[in-house]
Amino acid sequence: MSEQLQAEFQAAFQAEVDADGRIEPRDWMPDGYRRTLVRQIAQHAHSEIIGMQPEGNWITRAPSLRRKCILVAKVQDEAGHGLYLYSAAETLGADRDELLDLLHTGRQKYSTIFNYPTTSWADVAAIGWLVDGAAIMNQVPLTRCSYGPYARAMTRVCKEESFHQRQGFEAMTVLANGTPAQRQMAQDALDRWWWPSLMMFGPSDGDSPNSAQSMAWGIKRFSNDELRQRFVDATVPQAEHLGLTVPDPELRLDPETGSYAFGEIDWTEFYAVMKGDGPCNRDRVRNRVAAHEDGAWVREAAAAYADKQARRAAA
Ligand code: BYC
Repeated sequence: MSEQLQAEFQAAFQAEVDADGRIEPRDWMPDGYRRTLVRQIAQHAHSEIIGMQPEGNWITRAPSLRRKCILVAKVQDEAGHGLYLYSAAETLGADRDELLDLLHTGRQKYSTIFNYPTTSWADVAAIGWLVDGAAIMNQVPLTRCSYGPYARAMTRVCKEESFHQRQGFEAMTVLANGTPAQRQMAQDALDRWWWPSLMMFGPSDGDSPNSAQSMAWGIKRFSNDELRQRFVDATVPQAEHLGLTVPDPELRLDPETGSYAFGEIDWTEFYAVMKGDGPCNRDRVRNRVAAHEDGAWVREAAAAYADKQARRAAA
């Protein structure tokens, strides 16, 4: 392609993005835009399927049939989110098997939050309330992402995440209003999940290498710190409503702005977990690889069936 043509495509692309238009799979796009989207969408997809583990761990131990049904449905939803997202990555030319291989060999990331253990039933409630709450805060703006297939996948994901967040808050409400032991379980879970939930939004703006370009491309609509602040402002009153204490002695409401100042995140912990040294990183990847290997026969059977159907249709 000539340099002049390239410049024209680039200008048309940026004009579409600046006008809040949508870039679709067959449109011209800069290589960096494609790479960034594949990276983010793949990490997002990996987070959804790895994210099935901490809660999946409690399906056999849910405290009632009702809670078990809800949890099975929720974990199944996360698998579905992974499928929409891997499909969105495929529209950019990515190969699903290669993406899974990158996950299984530790060459692509997934969210740090899923490397923490779920040690009590209250952790399942806290994940719904806090982790899905943080996910919604991050993902609602992604429904306006400049890349069409990702934005459309996010619309459906966010509807399901809203149900997840509500069920988590409801489960937390029951515990917080239960026996003293249940109330303590709820507080302990908040203590465990609060700071890792804040880390989900990524490094502070000054340390986020991808944000500026992703915002110029209309992939991200708000910075990591902006979304984190919105999450804190929305969630602290919910904790108060539950009668629980957010584990941050520096938390202060600014009555003028209605916004909360909060303490410093332990970034050493964040980067350690991101690099593979969290409490559960190795287990999560090992379980994922084992599930993939155990499921090989299902993929082979599905492929053989599809092949047979195609041959029958062609005959
Ligand atoms: N964990 O320049 P930055 C769910 C990486 S699943 C790990 O700010 P970016 C759910 C980042 O990737 C929800 N890594 O990056 C499922 C980058 O690394 P590389 C998952 C993190 O991309 C089951 C580097 O740090 N949500 O809801 O502009 C049950 C520098 O960061 C993290 C998504 O995936 C982290 N927390 O912004 C329940 C949302 N943070 O690739 C619930 C989509 C940062 O340069 N993703 N890194 O080596 C995003 O919105 C953005 O990718 C992020 C990071 C805001 C996360």
